[in-house]
Amino acid sequence: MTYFSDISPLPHDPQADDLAFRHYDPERMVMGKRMEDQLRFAVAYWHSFVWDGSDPFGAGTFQRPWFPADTMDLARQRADAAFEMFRILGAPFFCFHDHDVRPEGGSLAENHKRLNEIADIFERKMDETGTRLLWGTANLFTHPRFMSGAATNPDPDVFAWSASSVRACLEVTHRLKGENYVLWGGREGYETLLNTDMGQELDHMGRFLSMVVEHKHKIGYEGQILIEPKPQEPTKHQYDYDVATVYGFLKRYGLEDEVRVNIEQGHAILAGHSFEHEIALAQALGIFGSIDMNRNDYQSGWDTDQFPNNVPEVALAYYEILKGGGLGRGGTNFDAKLRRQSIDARDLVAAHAGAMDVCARGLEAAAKMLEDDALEGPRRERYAGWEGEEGAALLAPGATLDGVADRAEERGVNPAPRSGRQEILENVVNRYV
Ligand code: XUL
Ligand code: CO
Repeated sequence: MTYFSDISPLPHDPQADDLAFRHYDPERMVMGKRMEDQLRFAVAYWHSFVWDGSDPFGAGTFQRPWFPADTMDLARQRADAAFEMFRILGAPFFCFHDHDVRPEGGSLAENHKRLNEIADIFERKMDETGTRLLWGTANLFTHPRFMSGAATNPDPDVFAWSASSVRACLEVTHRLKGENYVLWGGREGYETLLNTDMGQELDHMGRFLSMVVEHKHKIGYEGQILIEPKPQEPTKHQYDYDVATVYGFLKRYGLEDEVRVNIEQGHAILAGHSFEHEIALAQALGIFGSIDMNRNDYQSGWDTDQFPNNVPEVALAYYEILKGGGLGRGGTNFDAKLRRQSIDARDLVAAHAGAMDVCARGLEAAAKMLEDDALEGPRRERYAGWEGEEGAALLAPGATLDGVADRAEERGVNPAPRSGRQEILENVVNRYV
């Protein structure tokens, strides 16, 4: 008897009226790849198997047999349930924090021992089922020791503790052949400037990240190191604010060729951007790594981590991803949680299945727009002037302000405004989504 024992692995069945994939079909070819290999779905261990449905006003609403998972025995039961759900979903990947998978041990040595014990179980189950690890990460924000930050904590012992935790977690990720290692700096920021030396904290964070990169090379880990931007929450101001801020930080510490970004939909919205803006910018800067797929409630303004359900939004995100060449070593991690009234095992499976269907529809719409040149044609035409002789000369090596200005005056340039055709392009997108 397992937690999900009344739920069978989900079929692909467009006509189904019960749990099934109506759109997601792992085998269907999309732009030369199997849909499964384009989307690279991952289940997030923390929301699905750790969070108990509590909120600031109320206790946990979920009753799971492995709660509170404060013993190794319960942690093992939790691992069994997690792999059971991966099988039902046919999820190719999962992601976890150290803190999600093992109970807190009270010392670094005990934490690492427990983490490695669970990793042994994961290794065996991964071999048996073929499920892979999209990324591992160390939770450097839940325990009170991190209340003033991890790498940016004013107490050097917390920096040291964090270094040991990241080393252990990076090495486990390496052992489990994780495709990426993520650092989300949940408490790398400040609550008030009155007690904060921002310059010193940024230098500490830069040094910490450099050490992580050095260690990655030392142990021969070939996965990507990813920073996950977020502007605030839990801290009032988080240093990895958005993609642009992370890029500036990486440049300053000489890490722009070593570290990429894991972009989360809800974090983009919190930063005042669209998801596709963040993806397009990361592509343009050469630091796109992976995505956390969820959605926020647009009225509440919080990071509500809901499962995605908006096909047009998702389509525009996958459009930017496919345009940039696809997810590569990255994936689509559902960093999303149930609403606290959705207390059943079926809710958990249905949430993932629906989200996978929404992503499949978005991916297909995006692929079709690219294949039809529906947006790229007009975009190329818009910039076509730069391909001509006069346009190319403006950016040619050796071009100067004098030269460009003289030539403009000689030619008597007098540009006529051209429509940006926004509404026409929006109409085009609506034909696909
Ligand atoms: C928090 C968040 C994290 C990271 C991993 O908002 O997104 O779960 O994805 O630490
Ligand atoms: Co996330």
